[in-house]
Amino acid sequence: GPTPRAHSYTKYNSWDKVQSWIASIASSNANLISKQVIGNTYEGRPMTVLKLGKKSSSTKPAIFLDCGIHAREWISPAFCQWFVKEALSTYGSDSQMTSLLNQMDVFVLPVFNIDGYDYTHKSNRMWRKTRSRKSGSSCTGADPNRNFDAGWCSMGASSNPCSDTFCGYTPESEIEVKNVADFIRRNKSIIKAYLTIHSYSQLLLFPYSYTYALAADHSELMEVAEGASSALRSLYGTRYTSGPGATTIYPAAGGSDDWAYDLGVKYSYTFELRDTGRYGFLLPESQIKPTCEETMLAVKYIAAYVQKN
Ligand code: ING
Ligand code: ZN
Repeated sequence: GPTPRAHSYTKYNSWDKVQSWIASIASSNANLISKQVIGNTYEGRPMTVLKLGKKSSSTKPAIFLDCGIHAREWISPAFCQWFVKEALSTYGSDSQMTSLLNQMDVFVLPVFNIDGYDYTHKSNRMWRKTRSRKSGSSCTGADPNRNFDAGWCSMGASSNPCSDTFCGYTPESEIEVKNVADFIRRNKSIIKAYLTIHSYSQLLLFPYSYTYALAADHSELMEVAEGASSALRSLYGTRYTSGPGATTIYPAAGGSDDWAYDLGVKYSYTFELRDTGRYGFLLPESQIKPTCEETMLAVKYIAAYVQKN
């Protein structure tokens, strides 16, 4: 189809719009972006990772950022689109972004659970899971954030395929989870931070969620989270709470941040963006811009910390 001339960053875009945007933003910024398909979703949609960074002859350390693990959390894909736009438009003028993209690459997966995201636009706005089917069950999908191989299905997850927190039939049974896990495993030596964007609750979570045990790097993870939350709050006064998932939100096994951390990616964080429940998943489009602007400050804070460490 025709290339969309003006992509809107202050609307909740359909998958079709996000897909055209991925193609056009990559082709018109070839100096700073390259793209690669890491696999297809259950329903056959391509999962494209954008690599942002100045091209270099030597291998650069990287940050992995994903959005849209859960279908109904629409502010999350909106943030990944915003992040890419901001990175491109401030490279060369903002010293922090310039130095980040000169020294590191940022891998961005704009929509993780594409089938689910599409389903929330066309059929059921409150869908959370993937859209996979298996003979023997009349229920669809598993929770991708219970399907990673981290204490899999031991707590805060359901083995009932009809549950919204169904952990899947095996770890990485969901092809979207397998594709992302394979990508991170392949790039394990360069990925220094894993950031995943959810909503809602205004939290900045880090491992662990599958156990009450504290992570080996607990103090440092907490310090960085507190710094990021302060940076976020400085813009509009939005308050975030930081802490390990198990005690800050609820115990939940099979999450992506715990899995990445146990693989060796030390700076592993789950953001729960606005709000605290007034609108919940139905955050009005008028809040996309302020939410993304404040979240940029937190993400840039973490990125700058990772860059210097
Ligand atoms: N919250 C996350 C969820 O998957 C979470 C919380 C974070 C669980 C990290 C496990 C690991 O339930 C939302 N809103 O999805
Ligand atoms: Zn979520």
